[in-house]
Amino acid sequence: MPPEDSKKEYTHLPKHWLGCDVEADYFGDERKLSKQERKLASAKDRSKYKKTDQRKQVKQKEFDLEKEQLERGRVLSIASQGIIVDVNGETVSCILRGVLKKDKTQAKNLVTVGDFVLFERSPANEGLIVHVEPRHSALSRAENLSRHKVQLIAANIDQVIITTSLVLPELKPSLIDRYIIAAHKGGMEPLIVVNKIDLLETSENKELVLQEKESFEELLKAYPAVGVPVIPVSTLTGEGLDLLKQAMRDKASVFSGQSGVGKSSLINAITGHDLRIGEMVDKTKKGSHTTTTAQLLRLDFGGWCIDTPGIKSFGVWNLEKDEVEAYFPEIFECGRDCKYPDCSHMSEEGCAVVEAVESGKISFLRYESYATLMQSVSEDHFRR
Ligand SMILES: Nc1nc2c(ncn2[C@@H]2O[C@H](COP(=O)(O)OP(=O)(O)OP(=O)(O)O)[C@@H](O)[C@H]2O)c(=O)[nH]1
Ligand SMILES: [Mg+2]
Ligand SMILES: [Zn+2]
Repeated sequence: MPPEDSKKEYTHLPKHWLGCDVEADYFGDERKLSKQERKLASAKDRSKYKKTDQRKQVKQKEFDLEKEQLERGRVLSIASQGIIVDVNGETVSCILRGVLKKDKTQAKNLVTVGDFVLFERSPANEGLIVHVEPRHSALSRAENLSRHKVQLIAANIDQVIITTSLVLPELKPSLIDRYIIAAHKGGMEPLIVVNKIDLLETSENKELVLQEKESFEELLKAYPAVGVPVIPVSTLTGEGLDLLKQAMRDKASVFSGQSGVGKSSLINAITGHDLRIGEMVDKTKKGSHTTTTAQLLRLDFGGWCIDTPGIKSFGVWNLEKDEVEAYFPEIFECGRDCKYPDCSHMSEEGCAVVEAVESGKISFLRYESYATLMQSVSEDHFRR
């Protein structure tokens, strides 16, 4: 926690008003009329070339000066003690300016890891964030409880590394497809990493290994065929780590997936960091939710990566039922041949898609994901 008195210092700072698009857009401050309204007001205002306008110009100058005094940084993590911001390698603990907190949007969090921010530094060397820059991409999910709010996981990221594992825990294709959709919707590229391939050789649970081998082989065919690369790896044996490192070079990546798949282990193995790693509960095949907050790390070989806490389920934000098919191009293509005009390709007799799955033309893994997603999107609508 920042010391109480350092927080108080901010109350003595002059109250600046910054012409901040994000604030205006997000928080609808009454001082900020909509663009249309401002135009109208300005058109009506015949006195605009008079004294008041000169005063405005002075204000604008003051504002530009003020902006010059701000520092720009990138949010590394959001911890209980503050928002940790990186400024050219130096970390500064920041808090969010009051007006930024007046949430009138559906966003659960207003600043997220990876955001670029402008802040003022206090004499106590703490930052007051006054502006969040517009994001070029964002990974978000429907918040677990309400589903009416969006939770931002990371911003300004190039690729989502969908981290999965074999055996412990098992592959969960429906989760992979949800992440692929979220990646595309948020403006990022998806990449699948299958960790713990060593367990295919060493696990004693032979029955499970057989089942996992089958899913793994199917996955290796199905996803690259729809443009999503797959990298099989093992942090234990080191297999595949070079390929993964290459894929991360000079990019910003976010590692996402269930707890226990080895996100932190992979980041440690590739970057030499020392992130905390959890134990596996063998019986339930679940991780122990070791990573508790998302964290952005600079890569010394170029680029950035984010470790995130493992999730139990992932709801794609703002996904309409009609949209789902578009994210499954092979199902969409095949569906054109379907004899039913408004077919959902779920169980209809003689549906072209169902037949293609039965004959192996469409991957059963992808089809199962599609079906689960269609089902849950319908239920969500019902609940609303
Ligand atoms: N057999 C095997 N075990 C691995 C491998 N990679 C990681 N593990 C183990 O998997 C367990 C979980 O690893 P973590 O890195 O903590 O997993 P995580 O995805 O970060 O989990 P959360 O932080 O809870 O989301 C640890 O006991 C690791 O030692 C691997 O390649 N093979
Ligand atoms: Mg972790
Ligand atoms: Zn059909």
